[in-house]
Amino acid sequence: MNINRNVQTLDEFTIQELRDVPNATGELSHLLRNIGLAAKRVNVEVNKAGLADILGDAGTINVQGEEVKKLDLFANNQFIKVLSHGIACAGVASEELDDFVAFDDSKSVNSKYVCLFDPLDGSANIDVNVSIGTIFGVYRRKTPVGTIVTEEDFLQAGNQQVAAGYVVYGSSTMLVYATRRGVNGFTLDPSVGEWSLSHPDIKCPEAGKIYSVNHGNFFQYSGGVRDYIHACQRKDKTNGGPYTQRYIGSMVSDVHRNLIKGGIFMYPGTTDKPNGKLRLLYECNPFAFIMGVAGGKATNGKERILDIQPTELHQRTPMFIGSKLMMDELETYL
Ligand code: P6P
Repeated sequence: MNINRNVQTLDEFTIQELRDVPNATGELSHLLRNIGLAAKRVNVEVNKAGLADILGDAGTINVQGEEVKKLDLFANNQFIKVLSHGIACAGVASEELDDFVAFDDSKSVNSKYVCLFDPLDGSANIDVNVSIGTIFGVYRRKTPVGTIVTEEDFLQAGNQQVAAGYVVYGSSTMLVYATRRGVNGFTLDPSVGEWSLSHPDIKCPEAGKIYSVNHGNFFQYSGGVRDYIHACQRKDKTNGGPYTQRYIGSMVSDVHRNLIKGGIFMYPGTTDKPNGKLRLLYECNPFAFIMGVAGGKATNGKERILDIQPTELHQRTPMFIGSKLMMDELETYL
């Protein structure tokens, strides 16, 4: 495979964006490059996770005498380290941490962004070699620059995001991020250790023929959701059915595939868990932002995900996200 060395790297792309955006300070570009650096380090560990038995399971001491951390915690530490040592982030909230972390050094308190992330979503899939991912969202802080961030800076609606993205550690490792200017995908070129622009200006196909849902919960879904799932399975001229069912059980992989090919991903509420399983702030909001910029839609079944006003860091929400026409059809059933 001859790799085209002329593609833009993430660094070149973010610097080009910086040149194109009037009065941009470069802080957001810097923050995104930091995330790219942490993701490269996580990628190395994820790719050798299968060797964990040789290196020692999480929590044990490996052959080099180092303590082997759980990959989730390793990933969490990598993102916190690069963001706290940068000049663009004043604090973070993470799926791995009960509370947010304020960076109180003089440089960080003068930063204008906060970052919320799930450092390694779907990590239960690691030992069966299924792709997993990192999900992140970036907000402008609400409290004054120069002060230490408070919870108010993190409990913002998704429509306040200035950027959002994900990394999928899969057959190839990709970083996809959106600003209001567009969605762009970068594939890690391991030969030079650079994120290379492989998917410029991603748009989600308006129509799709893939639906993703956990059928194991079928009888716990609402009647409208069950009726829509049946519609996906019916041979129906109007909606081009039957659709193909694809569900990997790793949100980053499922939503990434549907973003590129067209499709709908659903994690509805159930009788046992009316708010579903997925977290609003650092799983659903980032994907809803990305999908919106790419031309798709994301709701909780009643309102746009991006319009939900959060009340707590780890709150859950039902999630329906994907191609515009499929989401419009779903809404007729809800
Ligand atoms: P279920 C992974 O644990 C995760 O948080 C998402 O990545 C994924 O979409 C979902 O849970 C799968 O949940 O209940 O279908 O196994």
